[in-house]
Amino acid sequence: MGKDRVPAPDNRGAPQRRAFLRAGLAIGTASVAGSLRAEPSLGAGMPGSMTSLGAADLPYGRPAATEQAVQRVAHPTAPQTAGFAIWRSPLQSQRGIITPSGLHFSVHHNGLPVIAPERHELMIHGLVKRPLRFDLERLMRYPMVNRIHFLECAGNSAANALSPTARNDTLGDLAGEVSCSEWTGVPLSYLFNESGLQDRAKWVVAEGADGGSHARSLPLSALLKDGMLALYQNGERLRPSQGYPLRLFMPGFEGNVSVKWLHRLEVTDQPAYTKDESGLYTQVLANGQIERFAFHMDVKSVITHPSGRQTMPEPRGFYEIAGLAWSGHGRIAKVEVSTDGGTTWAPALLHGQVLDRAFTRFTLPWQWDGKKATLMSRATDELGRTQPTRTEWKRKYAMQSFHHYNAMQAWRVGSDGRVENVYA
Ligand SMILES: Nc1nc2c(c(=O)[nH]1)N[C@H]1C(S)=C(S)[C@@H](COP(=O)(O)O)O[C@H]1N2
Ligand SMILES: [Mo]
Repeated sequence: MGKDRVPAPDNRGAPQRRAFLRAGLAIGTASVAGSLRAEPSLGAGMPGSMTSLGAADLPYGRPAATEQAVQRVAHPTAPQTAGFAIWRSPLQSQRGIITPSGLHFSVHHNGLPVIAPERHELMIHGLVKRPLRFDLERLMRYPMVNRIHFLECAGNSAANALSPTARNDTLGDLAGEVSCSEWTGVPLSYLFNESGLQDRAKWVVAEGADGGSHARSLPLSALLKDGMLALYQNGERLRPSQGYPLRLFMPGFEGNVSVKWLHRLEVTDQPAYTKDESGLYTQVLANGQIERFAFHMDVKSVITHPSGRQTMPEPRGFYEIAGLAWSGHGRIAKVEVSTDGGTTWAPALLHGQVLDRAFTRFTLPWQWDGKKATLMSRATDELGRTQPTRTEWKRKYAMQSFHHYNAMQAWRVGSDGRVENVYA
């Protein structure tokens, strides 16, 4: 096989991947770079920025003026008003695994409460030996841990789950209710250790200090294992959207249980069946049964580059397919990518350290021949869990169910270079 020939992906595994990479490297930079012509003016003129004084910097940095169009997108359309709002993260404009704090998705059922940190308190009570009360000053003195984890709303990708025809939207609009941050805070086990637990203690009801008193019941064992009181997000104190001054954070669990503006943990012997877990966030299966307390977010992946509503800048040539994979059960073990709608697959490269219940970056070099192609990714986690097709997912749940949607996302690349959401 000549070096200039890029083989179509198939499922032969590692050798195929090497062929992809060889092809990618051989043609990579050279075929993306435009040819450089030595303009006569090149030696004469310096860019203006080199011959004048720069602008003043700001006390708190901001993205470049030309990047400020990269923003969260709100749904419904008047989210600035109080009440229920979803802000989706523009995943298609990000390239790492950490979501910048200002672009973290957000869901609030009752608007953003304004909380004075010096008056905020956390109470631990119920089936404990010694009820405790903490102010922020006291909490900040505990030893803290740093953990990089994704957070995903159970309702992420609802449009793909519900809409009978694929909506032509951006990735952020379709699946942007997921983000990944470094969270820093106090493990809950430290505090329960101090309060002590009565023999009957089995569940914990976590309540937020926002209007509507958002509350969820969680198994005590899960909280003791890796529940965290998060105080910092990506190195700075939590943003108001993320629950300032204090939130519960449960890695791998549906976002809804990570109660923001946390002010109360009540230890009980059974779930409280709050409105947020019996009315909302339960799901009807195809056989009519109700799935309750389905905490874990399953394995999922999305191709971020290229993705919905983008246009390929050139009608053929080298492109790096890039995406994100994550699983609420553990680490990502592999991601496969198809360019022919799922007929053949090639293993993608996983970047960096693959972290537990965190975003993992994957890439695959792709030589596009300019013909219609359907790009898909399929992630598998270390437990061997993998993503269903949309049809398989729909078969499991009742018609109107939309939570925990993790079917493979497909993008059609048209011969005109337009990229569009499709069901495959
Ligand atoms: N107190 C409180 N906690 C809450 C919510 C809320 O409305 N109030 N929304 C929940 C939902 S539905 C999700 S998906 C996550 C979103 O967290 P984020 O806004 O930090 O992304 O917070 C959860 N915690
Ligand atoms: Mo959510």
